[in-house]
Amino acid sequence: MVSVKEYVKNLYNTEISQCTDRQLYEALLDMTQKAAREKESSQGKKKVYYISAEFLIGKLLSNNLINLGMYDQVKKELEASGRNLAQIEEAEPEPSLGNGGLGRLAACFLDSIATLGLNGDGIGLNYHLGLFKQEFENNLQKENVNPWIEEHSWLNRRDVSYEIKFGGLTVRSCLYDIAVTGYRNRTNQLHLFDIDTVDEGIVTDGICFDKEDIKKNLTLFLYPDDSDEKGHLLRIFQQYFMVSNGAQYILDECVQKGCNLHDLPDYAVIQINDTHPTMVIPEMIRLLTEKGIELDEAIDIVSRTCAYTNHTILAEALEKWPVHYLKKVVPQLVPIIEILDDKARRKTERWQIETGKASDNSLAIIDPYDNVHMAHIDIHYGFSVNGVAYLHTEILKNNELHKFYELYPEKFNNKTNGITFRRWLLHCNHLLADWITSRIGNGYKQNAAELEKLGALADDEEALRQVQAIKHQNKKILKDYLLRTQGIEIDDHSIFDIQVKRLHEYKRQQMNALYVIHKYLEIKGGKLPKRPVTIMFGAKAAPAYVIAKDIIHLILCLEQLVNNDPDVSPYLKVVMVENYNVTLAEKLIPACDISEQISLASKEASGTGNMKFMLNGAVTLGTMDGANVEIAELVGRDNIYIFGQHSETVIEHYKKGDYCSRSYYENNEDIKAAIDFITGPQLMEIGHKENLERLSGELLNKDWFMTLLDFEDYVKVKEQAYADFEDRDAWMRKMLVNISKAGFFSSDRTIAQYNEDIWRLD
Ligand code: 26Q
Repeated sequence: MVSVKEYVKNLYNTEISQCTDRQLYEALLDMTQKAAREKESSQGKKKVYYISAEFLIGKLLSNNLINLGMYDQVKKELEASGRNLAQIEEAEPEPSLGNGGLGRLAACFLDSIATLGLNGDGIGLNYHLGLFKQEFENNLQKENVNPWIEEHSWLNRRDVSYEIKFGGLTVRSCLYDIAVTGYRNRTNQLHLFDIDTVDEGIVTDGICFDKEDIKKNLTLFLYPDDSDEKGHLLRIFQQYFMVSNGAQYILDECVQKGCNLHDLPDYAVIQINDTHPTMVIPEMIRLLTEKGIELDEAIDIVSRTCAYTNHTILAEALEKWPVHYLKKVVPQLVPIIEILDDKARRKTERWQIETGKASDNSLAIIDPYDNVHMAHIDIHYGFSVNGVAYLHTEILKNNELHKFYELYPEKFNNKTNGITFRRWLLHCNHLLADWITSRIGNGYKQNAAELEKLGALADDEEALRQVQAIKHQNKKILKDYLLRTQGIEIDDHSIFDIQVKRLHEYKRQQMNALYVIHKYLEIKGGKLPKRPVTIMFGAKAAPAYVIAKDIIHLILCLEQLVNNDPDVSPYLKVVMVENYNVTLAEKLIPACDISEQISLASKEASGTGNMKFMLNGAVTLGTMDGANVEIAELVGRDNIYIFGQHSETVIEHYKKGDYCSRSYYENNEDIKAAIDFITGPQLMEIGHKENLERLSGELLNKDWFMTLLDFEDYVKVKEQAYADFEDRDAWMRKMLVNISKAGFFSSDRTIAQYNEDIWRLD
């Protein structure tokens, strides 16, 4: 590897010490790109194409330096010239190509695919403005543009272009690749399709733009506001653009490798990340028939190439598109989808007759209202259907997709999610990673299961004190960072209780906010906590999700009220960080004491933040939902705080329709006081009547995600966790057990399982 000094000399004809951070960042970017290109890539007959509307990759400089084995030398050299890598990194913009879990999972998976030396690329879109940037104004979320593409960037333009035909409009695509470096292994690629005519100038007033000007807006935003028909149509334009490019690219690449298209499944496996890329199935069938393959054979080939991952059980999040939308945007796919529907109906009927089941059309692709159910296409015409955590897959098999499971039991499988330890430990928590290395060696970096060895230190007082000191140091680092970047002041001796994730009612940030009110009232009433606590939130709400934005409003109003009340603020602080993203996650997670994973049981498919917190020594306060169930099993009940109703009970409530939030309000004084407070004089003076009344009305009259059902138990168990925190030795032990059991959640394990059971790459 050439030295940074030499590189900088060649590039700028000057010394490291004389460069700006920006110059150093760009020099390191170039150096890293070169090193990535020198690694082996794209070898092997069969390749997995991970196709996804989101890739929440985060900043890349440190990650790539670590994976390429250059980090230590670069850091040392910079330090010798008085420069600091962490500060240089601040010049790097974070690509905002994802919303949350699903996008971040895709990024972790690409890292692990390359790290395991597997042949696999990502396919997605190059959104110029990505997801909006969140700003707080008047205690409300405001959306603004988030341009992240600079002249000098990780994007490498390729000489690849396809014609993409929509109803009444044809566009030409272009392609940018981002190198995906494996840890001490090969380099793969993330292919991001785009068009040259996108025009950022059409955006006005936050994130408003003409939704019908497709040539200018096609790859402008991730999930433009889809609250109206024009937004839905744009989403279909984006999805088809992604899959048609992807399908053409895959076919070209396979043909170049000698594939005759009849044997496509020997060359390609397409992993469909949720239903957003589902149109790849009819599009691939269309392309194969265009190339002369008989329709029936084309359907069979595609069915043996595509596999589907489900990430949600929320009925409202399962995509279904009216046929007339598809007729407008992708008329060429409609006859194919109709044939797929027809075949699926006949297959289902035959099976119903054979097995003596009652006839039932709920497995059809096109429903009686002429909506196309995207997941149904994936299940009938993919060879694998997987959920993302044990409980999630069980619920899919036994409830949500039960009939499909009966029809195709062999297709269903579970792949519990994972996270890349390179980013979520080695990069974001150097102190802890170095300490672990000093105790158990380097082996855990490639074989996460070796973290188990730390278990032997659970009664070693010196080791426990060191882990505690590292946590405290990380809390101080976070404190400085929040003060410097967001002007927020926190006390590093308080308990850091953190809930960071997309804002959604099922994730129940509102329950945590109700706890804040409860605690505020207790402190006002003279019941003072032993140790101060800082309750932190970070979350973006979808621009059209009204109640989610009301919840943000409530939290921001509480922040203002609590932090400015001299009776309360010495004991309780509320912090909502602005524009929560991967970069902020990397600072918050290593500093956390208590990880809030409080979704309504049965609703969170997996969660992956829960795994990141655990790995960094936070103790989970959570419901028996998603991967929390597996965390609980691994660490044991002494090392996790579980509360709330179980998924079976919750599912029963939905079936019977017998949950009534108002009865909890009427029968529990604490709940009544907390709900009344939302519209009481203190918050009404700070906040907006409309938002606060709507939210309190929602909780009292609907509360679809059963906040009040679990509130009492939540308060009780949270208080227990706070009390236990005071027994410092016992708490450190819990931290250590959590870290030592986190190995299972390495995405290397997840990807090895995908390969073993689904992809079967050579
Ligand atoms: C659908 C239709 C129209 C507009 C938007 C959407 C849409 C957009 C994003 C639907 C879903 C998403 C994102 C889902 C997501 O992030 N799911 C999360 O996936 C994680 C990885 O598997 C899980 O850990 C989380 O539990 C799950 O919520």
